[in-house]
Amino acid sequence: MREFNSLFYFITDSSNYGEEEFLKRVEQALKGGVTLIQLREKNKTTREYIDLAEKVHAITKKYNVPLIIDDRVDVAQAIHAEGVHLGQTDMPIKTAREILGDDIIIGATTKTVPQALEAYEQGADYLGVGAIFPTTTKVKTVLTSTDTLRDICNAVPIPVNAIGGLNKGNVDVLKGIPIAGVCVVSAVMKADNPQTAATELVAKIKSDIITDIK
Ligand code: TZP
Ligand code: MG
Repeated sequence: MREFNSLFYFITDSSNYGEEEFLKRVEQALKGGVTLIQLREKNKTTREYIDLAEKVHAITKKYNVPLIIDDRVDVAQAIHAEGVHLGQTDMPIKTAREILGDDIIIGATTKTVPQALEAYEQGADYLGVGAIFPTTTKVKTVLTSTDTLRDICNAVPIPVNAIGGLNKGNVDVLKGIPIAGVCVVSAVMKADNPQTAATELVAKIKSDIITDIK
Protein backbone atom coordinates (compact mmCIF):
# COMPACT_ATOMS: atom_id res chain seq x y z
CA MET A 1 0.00 0.00 0.00
CA ARG A 2 1.15 3.53 -0.67
CA GLU A 3 2.32 5.61 2.25
CA PHE A 4 0.02 8.42 3.29
CA ASN A 5 -0.51 10.80 6.17
CA SER A 6 -4.12 11.76 6.87
CA LEU A 7 -3.25 14.33 9.56
CA PHE A 8 -4.67 17.21 7.55
CA TYR A 9 -7.00 15.89 4.86
CA PHE A 10 -8.49 18.51 2.55
CA ILE A 11 -11.59 17.55 0.56
CA THR A 12 -12.41 19.82 -2.36
CA ASP A 13 -15.72 21.26 -3.51
CA SER A 14 -15.56 23.01 -6.87
CA SER A 15 -19.22 23.97 -6.94
CA ASN A 16 -18.83 27.69 -6.19
CA TYR A 17 -15.80 28.39 -8.36
CA GLY A 18 -14.72 28.61 -11.94
CA GLU A 19 -12.00 26.13 -12.87
CA GLU A 20 -9.12 28.57 -12.67
CA GLU A 21 -10.10 29.84 -9.23
CA PHE A 22 -10.76 26.28 -8.04
CA LEU A 23 -7.34 25.04 -9.13
CA LYS A 24 -5.72 28.10 -7.59
CA ARG A 25 -7.40 27.36 -4.26
CA VAL A 26 -6.33 23.71 -4.42
CA GLU A 27 -2.73 24.79 -4.94
CA GLN A 28 -2.92 27.34 -2.13
CA ALA A 29 -4.22 24.64 0.21
CA LEU A 30 -1.30 22.40 -0.74
CA LYS A 31 1.12 25.24 -0.09
CA GLY A 32 -0.48 25.62 3.33
CA GLY A 33 0.46 22.10 4.34
CA VAL A 34 -2.37 19.75 3.41
CA THR A 35 -1.11 16.15 3.82
CA LEU A 36 -3.82 14.33 1.84
CA ILE A 37 -6.35 15.63 -0.68
CA GLN A 38 -9.61 14.33 -2.07
CA LEU A 39 -11.34 15.47 -5.24
CA ARG A 40 -15.04 15.26 -4.47
CA GLU A 41 -17.38 15.90 -7.40
CA LYS A 42 -21.05 15.02 -7.31
CA ASN A 43 -22.48 16.70 -10.40
CA LYS A 44 -19.93 16.18 -13.13
CA THR A 45 -20.15 13.83 -16.05
CA THR A 46 -17.54 11.08 -16.13
CA ARG A 47 -15.59 12.98 -18.74
CA GLU A 48 -15.70 16.22 -16.77
CA TYR A 49 -14.64 14.37 -13.60
CA ILE A 50 -11.65 12.81 -15.38
CA ASP A 51 -10.68 16.12 -16.97
CA LEU A 52 -10.68 17.98 -13.66
CA ALA A 53 -9.00 15.09 -11.85
CA GLU A 54 -6.11 15.15 -14.33
CA LYS A 55 -5.62 18.87 -13.74
CA VAL A 56 -5.75 18.47 -9.96
CA HIS A 57 -3.37 15.51 -10.13
CA ALA A 58 -0.81 17.57 -12.05
CA ILE A 59 -0.82 20.01 -9.11
CA THR A 60 -0.83 17.47 -6.26
CA LYS A 61 2.16 15.67 -7.78
CA LYS A 62 4.23 18.85 -7.46
CA TYR A 63 3.64 18.77 -3.70
CA ASN A 64 3.95 15.00 -3.40
CA VAL A 65 0.52 14.78 -1.77
CA PRO A 66 -1.56 11.70 -2.62
CA LEU A 67 -4.78 12.42 -4.54
CA ILE A 68 -7.88 10.48 -3.54
CA ILE A 69 -10.90 10.38 -5.88
CA ASP A 70 -14.32 10.37 -4.27
CA ASP A 71 -16.85 7.68 -5.20
CA ARG A 72 -15.42 6.58 -8.53
CA VAL A 73 -13.05 3.64 -8.88
CA ASP A 74 -13.04 4.08 -12.66
CA VAL A 75 -12.03 7.74 -12.48
CA ALA A 76 -9.28 6.90 -9.98
CA GLN A 77 -7.98 4.23 -12.35
CA ALA A 78 -8.28 6.46 -15.40
CA ILE A 79 -6.01 9.15 -13.99
CA HIS A 80 -3.74 6.84 -11.97
CA ALA A 81 -4.76 8.52 -8.74
CA GLU A 82 -3.16 7.39 -5.52
CA GLY A 83 -6.51 6.44 -3.99
CA VAL A 84 -10.29 6.31 -3.92
CA HIS A 85 -12.80 7.09 -1.18
CA LEU A 86 -15.98 5.02 -0.93
CA GLY A 87 -19.16 5.58 1.04
CA GLN A 88 -21.74 3.10 2.23
CA THR A 89 -23.65 3.21 -1.08
CA ASP A 90 -20.58 3.16 -3.32
CA MET A 91 -18.74 0.09 -4.57
CA PRO A 92 -18.02 -2.33 -1.70
CA ILE A 93 -14.48 -2.01 -0.36
CA LYS A 94 -13.83 -5.70 -1.06
CA THR A 95 -14.72 -5.30 -4.74
CA ALA A 96 -12.71 -2.11 -5.07
CA ARG A 97 -9.69 -3.81 -3.50
CA GLU A 98 -10.02 -6.72 -5.94
CA ILE A 99 -10.11 -4.30 -8.88
CA LEU A 100 -7.44 -1.87 -7.70
CA GLY A 101 -4.91 -4.14 -6.03
CA ASP A 102 -2.81 -3.42 -2.99
CA ASP A 103 -0.98 -0.30 -4.14
CA ILE A 104 -3.98 2.01 -4.16
CA ILE A 105 -5.22 3.79 -1.04
CA ILE A 106 -8.86 2.94 -0.30
CA GLY A 107 -10.77 5.03 2.23
CA ALA A 108 -14.25 4.36 3.57
CA THR A 109 -16.93 6.44 5.21
CA THR A 110 -18.25 4.72 8.32
CA LYS A 111 -20.59 5.92 11.06
CA THR A 112 -20.78 2.91 13.36
CA VAL A 113 -18.38 0.35 14.83
CA PRO A 114 -19.87 -2.53 12.75
CA GLN A 115 -19.44 -0.49 9.55
CA ALA A 116 -15.88 0.35 10.57
CA LEU A 117 -15.00 -3.28 11.26
CA GLU A 118 -16.51 -4.37 7.97
CA ALA A 119 -14.58 -1.74 5.99
CA TYR A 120 -11.34 -2.65 7.74
CA GLU A 121 -11.87 -6.38 7.18
CA GLN A 122 -12.59 -5.77 3.50
CA GLY A 123 -9.32 -3.92 3.02
CA ALA A 124 -9.88 -0.22 3.72
CA ASP A 125 -6.70 1.75 4.50
CA TYR A 126 -8.37 4.53 6.46
CA LEU A 127 -11.80 5.60 7.67
CA GLY A 128 -13.63 8.91 7.62
CA VAL A 129 -16.11 9.32 10.47
CA GLY A 130 -18.73 12.06 10.87
CA ALA A 131 -20.37 14.42 10.61
CA ILE A 132 -19.07 15.59 13.97
CA PHE A 133 -20.79 18.99 13.55
CA PRO A 134 -23.52 20.12 11.17
CA THR A 135 -22.01 20.91 7.78
CA THR A 136 -22.81 23.40 5.06
CA THR A 137 -21.17 21.21 2.43
CA LYS A 138 -23.66 19.36 0.28
CA VAL A 139 -23.76 15.90 1.77
CA LYS A 140 -26.32 13.37 2.91
CA THR A 141 -25.17 12.71 6.43
CA VAL A 142 -26.23 12.51 10.04
CA LEU A 143 -24.27 13.56 13.08
CA THR A 144 -21.86 11.12 14.68
CA SER A 145 -21.01 11.58 18.36
CA THR A 146 -17.45 11.94 19.56
CA ASP A 147 -18.12 8.83 21.70
CA THR A 148 -18.81 6.82 18.54
CA LEU A 149 -15.74 8.35 16.91
CA ARG A 150 -13.63 7.21 19.86
CA ASP A 151 -15.20 3.72 19.79
CA ILE A 152 -14.38 3.40 16.08
CA CYS A 153 -10.78 4.53 16.66
CA ASN A 154 -10.42 1.88 19.35
CA ALA A 155 -12.07 -0.85 17.23
CA VAL A 156 -9.80 -0.73 14.16
CA PRO A 157 -6.01 -0.63 13.67
CA ILE A 158 -6.16 1.71 10.65
CA PRO A 159 -6.13 5.53 10.66
CA VAL A 160 -9.45 7.18 11.49
CA ASN A 161 -10.22 10.76 10.49
CA ALA A 162 -12.92 13.01 11.89
CA ILE A 163 -15.05 15.00 9.43
CA GLY A 164 -17.96 17.39 9.37
CA GLY A 165 -18.19 21.07 10.23
CA LEU A 166 -14.68 21.13 11.66
CA ASN A 167 -12.65 24.34 11.83
CA LYS A 168 -9.94 25.86 14.00
CA GLY A 169 -12.54 27.17 16.42
CA ASN A 170 -14.08 23.80 17.25
CA VAL A 171 -11.47 21.05 16.64
CA ASP A 172 -10.66 21.07 20.33
CA VAL A 173 -13.65 18.77 20.76
CA LEU A 174 -11.40 16.05 19.26
CA LYS A 175 -8.69 16.38 21.93
CA GLY A 176 -7.84 13.06 23.52
CA ILE A 177 -9.60 10.95 20.86
CA PRO A 178 -7.07 8.71 19.06
CA ILE A 179 -7.80 9.98 15.56
CA ALA A 180 -5.13 10.05 12.87
CA GLY A 181 -6.32 13.30 11.38
CA VAL A 182 -8.98 15.82 10.52
CA CYS A 183 -10.90 16.23 7.24
CA VAL A 184 -12.18 19.63 6.18
CA VAL A 185 -13.95 21.08 3.18
CA SER A 186 -15.27 24.58 3.95
CA ALA A 187 -12.64 25.62 6.48
CA VAL A 188 -10.11 25.70 3.65
CA MET A 189 -12.15 25.73 0.44
CA LYS A 190 -14.24 28.74 1.36
CA ALA A 191 -11.57 30.64 3.30
CA ASP A 192 -10.60 34.13 2.13
CA ASN A 193 -7.08 32.74 1.84
CA PRO A 194 -6.94 28.92 1.63
CA GLN A 195 -3.18 28.86 2.21
CA THR A 196 -3.37 30.83 5.45
CA ALA A 197 -6.39 28.82 6.59
CA ALA A 198 -4.57 25.55 5.92
CA THR A 199 -1.38 26.73 7.62
CA GLU A 200 -3.28 27.81 10.73
CA LEU A 201 -5.36 24.66 10.92
CA VAL A 202 -2.46 22.25 10.46
CA ALA A 203 -0.51 24.10 13.16
CA LYS A 204 -3.50 23.88 15.51
CA ILE A 205 -3.98 20.17 14.82
CA LYS A 206 -0.29 19.44 15.43
CA SER A 207 -0.03 21.51 18.58
CA ASP A 208 -3.33 20.63 20.26
CA ILE A 209 -5.01 17.57 18.74
CA ILE A 210 -2.53 15.05 17.36
CA THR A 211 0.57 15.70 19.35
CA ASP A 212 2.19 12.27 19.46
CA ILE A 213 3.14 11.76 15.80
CA LYS A 214 4.79 13.18 12.69
N1 TZP B 1 -19.00 13.67 5.00
C1 TZP B 1 -19.46 13.90 6.23
S1 TZP B 1 -19.52 15.55 6.55
C2 TZP B 1 -18.88 15.94 5.02
C3 TZP B 1 -18.67 14.79 4.31
C4 TZP B 1 -18.14 14.71 2.93
C5 TZP B 1 -18.64 17.33 4.56
C6 TZP B 1 -17.67 18.06 5.40
O1 TZP B 1 -17.55 19.37 4.92
P1 TZP B 1 -17.24 20.60 5.89
O2 TZP B 1 -17.42 21.80 4.99
O3 TZP B 1 -15.83 20.46 6.37
O4 TZP B 1 -18.24 20.56 6.99
MG1 MG C 1 -19.35 8.42 -1.88
